This record gives sequence, C-alpha cells and structure tokens, in this order.
Amino acid sequence: MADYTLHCFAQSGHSYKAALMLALCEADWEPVFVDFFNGATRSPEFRAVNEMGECPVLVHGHTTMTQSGVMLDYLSKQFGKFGAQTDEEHREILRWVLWENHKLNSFQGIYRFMLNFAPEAARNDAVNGFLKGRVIAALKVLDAHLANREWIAADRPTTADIACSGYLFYPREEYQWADDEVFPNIEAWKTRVQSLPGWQHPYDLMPGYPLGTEG
Ligand SMILES: N[C@@H](CCC(=O)N[C@@H](CS)C(=O)NCC(=O)O)C(=O)O
Repeated sequence: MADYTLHCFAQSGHSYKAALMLALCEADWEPVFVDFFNGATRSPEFRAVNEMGECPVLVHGHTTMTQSGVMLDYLSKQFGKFGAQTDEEHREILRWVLWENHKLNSFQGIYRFMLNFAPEAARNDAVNGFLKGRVIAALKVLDAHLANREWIAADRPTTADIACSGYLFYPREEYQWADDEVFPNIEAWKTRVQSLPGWQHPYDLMPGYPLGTEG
C-alpha cells in the first residue's frame, strides 16, 4: 500500500492541487476514485470520512485530512518542499491559498461544472454570466500580480503556486472565454509551473477521465 492515498477524481481542480503536490514531491501515493458525478460525496460512507462532503481527502497513516490548503501545508512540511522560509513568506502563502479557495478556484470550479457537467435543467444563463464575471475578475487579479514576478508568493515556487494551479490547466474549451479574454502573465506562469520536474496534467494524475470511466 502506498504511503499516501488521495480520494479524488479527474475533473476536480481542488483535488488536483494535492495530486500535483504529491507528484512534485515524488511521494509514494495512489489515487482512489470518488464517483462524484454519481453522488458518492453525498453518501453516508463518504460523509463519515469527510463531514464536509468534499473531495479531496488525503490519508497518511492514521492522519486523514480534508481541505486542499491543509494538505499542501502538511505535505510541504513532510517533504521540506515548496514551503515558507520566513514568517512573512508563510503569511503571503496563506494569503494566496485563502484567496484561491474563495475567489479563484471556487468560482472556476462551479462555473466549469455549470457549463459542462450540470444537468440540463440546472443550467441557467444568468447564473453562468454571474459566475463568469467572478472568474474573470479573479483571473485579472492573478494576472496583474504576476506582471512583475515569476512566482506567486516568493522568489521560488511555493504551495501558493500549486494551490492556484487548481483549475488553470483544464482545457480552455471547457470555459466560455471570449477571444479577448487572455491573461498573458498567467500563461507565462503556467509554462513555468509546467516545467517543474514531475509536473503532470490533472487528467493524467487522477482517475475518472474521460467522464464515465474510472481509469
Ligand atoms: N475548499 C475545498 C473545496 C473542495 C471542493 O469544493 N471540492 C468539490 C469537488 S472539486 C466537491 O467535492 N464538492 C462537493 C460539494 O460541494 O458538495 C478544498 O480546497 O479542498
């Protein structure tokens, strides 16, 4: 059995943060497929593991964790990688992890879900328009932040970069961007993230792609 077990599914950008961190740290880990689209996270069995009913869940020995930001913090200490070197860096990493969870990845995840995976009856143009506006606003913030720097929270890659990666590597066609909605600094930063040794795409790291499969 692997040292780390990550309960996740391929379409989950929140899970991707933990999966990417495990890959970049060369951890001994294995994914466990969560059948999210058939309601697995609502089952009593899953709620017994995570009362919040969310993926990802990370298990390491007797320690079970939920919330991707907690996992990134834990893993950075376990492996001595991508962490803060000073209290100021720690605060800066935390600032971006809190922000990505609230503004960047939360809205991206929900917007992408509504466009691609929600039942037809639940789709709503007004809701999608609102979500898209929130996503674009968050992307503008990140793009502006990256204008004069290579990495988000320090002079080297940290868990803040891994956290913000959450939904940014999924195919562009899964979002309805207009042609003029480009974020050059984010694109340049993504190239730097992709060049980190061990980087892999979410669909290659986690099970459940294509939709309806477990592999
Ligand atoms: N803040 C959580 C967000 C996790 C999350 O929203 N996961 C989604 C899948 S990508 C989920 O399981 N949602 C179930 C629900 O909201 O009921 C984290 O960073 O881990």
